[in-house]
Amino acid sequence: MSRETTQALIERLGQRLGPAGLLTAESDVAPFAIDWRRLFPGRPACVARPGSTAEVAAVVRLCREAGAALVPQGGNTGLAGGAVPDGSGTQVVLSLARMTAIRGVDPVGLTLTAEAGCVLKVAQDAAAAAGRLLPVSFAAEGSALVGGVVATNAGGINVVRYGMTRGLVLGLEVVLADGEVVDGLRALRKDNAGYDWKQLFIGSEGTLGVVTAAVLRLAARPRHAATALLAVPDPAAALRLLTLAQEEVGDSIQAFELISGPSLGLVAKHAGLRSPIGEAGWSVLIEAASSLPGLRDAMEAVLATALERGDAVDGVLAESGRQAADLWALRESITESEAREGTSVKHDVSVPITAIPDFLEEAGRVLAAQAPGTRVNAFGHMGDGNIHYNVLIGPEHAAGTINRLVHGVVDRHAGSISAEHGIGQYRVDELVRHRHPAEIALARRIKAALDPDGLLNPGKVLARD
Ligand code: 2HG
Ligand code: ZN
Repeated sequence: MSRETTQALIERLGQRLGPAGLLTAESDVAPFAIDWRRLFPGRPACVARPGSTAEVAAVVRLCREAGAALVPQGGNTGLAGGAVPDGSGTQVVLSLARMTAIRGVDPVGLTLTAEAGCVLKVAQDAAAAAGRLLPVSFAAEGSALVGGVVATNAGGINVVRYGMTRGLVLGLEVVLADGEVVDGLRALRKDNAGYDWKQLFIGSEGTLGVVTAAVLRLAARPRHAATALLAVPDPAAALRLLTLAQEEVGDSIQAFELISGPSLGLVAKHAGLRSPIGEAGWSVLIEAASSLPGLRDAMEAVLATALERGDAVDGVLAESGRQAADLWALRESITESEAREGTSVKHDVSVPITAIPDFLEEAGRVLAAQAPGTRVNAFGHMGDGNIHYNVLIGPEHAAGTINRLVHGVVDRHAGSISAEHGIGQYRVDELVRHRHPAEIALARRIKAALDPDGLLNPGKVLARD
């Protein structure tokens, strides 16, 4: 794209969106140009900030006419560089942050309809104000936007009970690559009429269309919660604890998180937070919630049995909401503490739940032998098989080599190289290595059908042609 074409496009965007809808000054576009970990710097031509679906459609059409690529961006909290532009200076960042409306909450039908720019926490609070639960939760929920949550099929801590975002989206409104608006904002539990096309856009990371609004499924809000932190001797004991908890408190388990000793070490060092049960090789944070009585007694029984069997060596059951929040603060501080510690290579992997202990043991062994000097910060959503197997490295280590070592172990356990964070630009090459050629070819056919000019977030998920 020539300089003149880019300049003409910026002018047209400015005319259509007005001053509130377009950022061009370097200092204004800077926050949109790089991810929060500052690993994927880019340089946008400008940042378009449409305030309505019609304006999103107009931006898409203008960019298409000019042959300019678009990079949709939500709260920019992603970990795979999926929402930031390349360094060409020709891509337009399409920020959804001005489309903040909650279009409706239905506490009987259990749905919430929100625009793409609504902050996830705001949507959660709106559901709570109606006495209901929006069951998608993760550390960045105060900044992440609904559109990004949907476009990345976000996971988080409650997947063990409520599934991924994909399962919570009942209806979707999207703008296609040619600027057409597809309104599928149906609030139906059952809808088997034709292709479920919305699934193509959920988790597509802005490469197939732009999500502008969604109808999300709500859940009943459990009246009682019980949160416990247990020190366990090893991951195999954590697995036995999961089975025990499933037997005793069943489907009221809404989080089952595994935390390694080094993770808690980083949190103590950088966030100044300490576990109330002291140092442990491994810990498990369990949260159960139910509206039926007796939950606390049942959780106490889980703790007692685990201690008796030696599957836990220590444990604490929160006495209050405040104490529960303190336990969660330990878990939610890991990512930022890791960032403060230095350079880390993230692996957002999943394996069959029963393979987690072997995966951890084997990955540790492989790194010790082939990448000495690296340090592992392993933690994650054990209840759904997702481990964040992050590796702290020094200047002598190459990130790509570490990726390949860890992902090799993932393959040996029939796992996935991204459980919830997505591919973005970070894992584009790894995706090709770890998926069958026929799967990549199918993905390319879908991309070609929906974005024939390759203008939607090029180079993300799939490498450019
Ligand atoms: C979490 O589970 C997030 O806290 C971030 O998915 C994980 O920092 C990470 O690797
Ligand atoms: Zn996670």
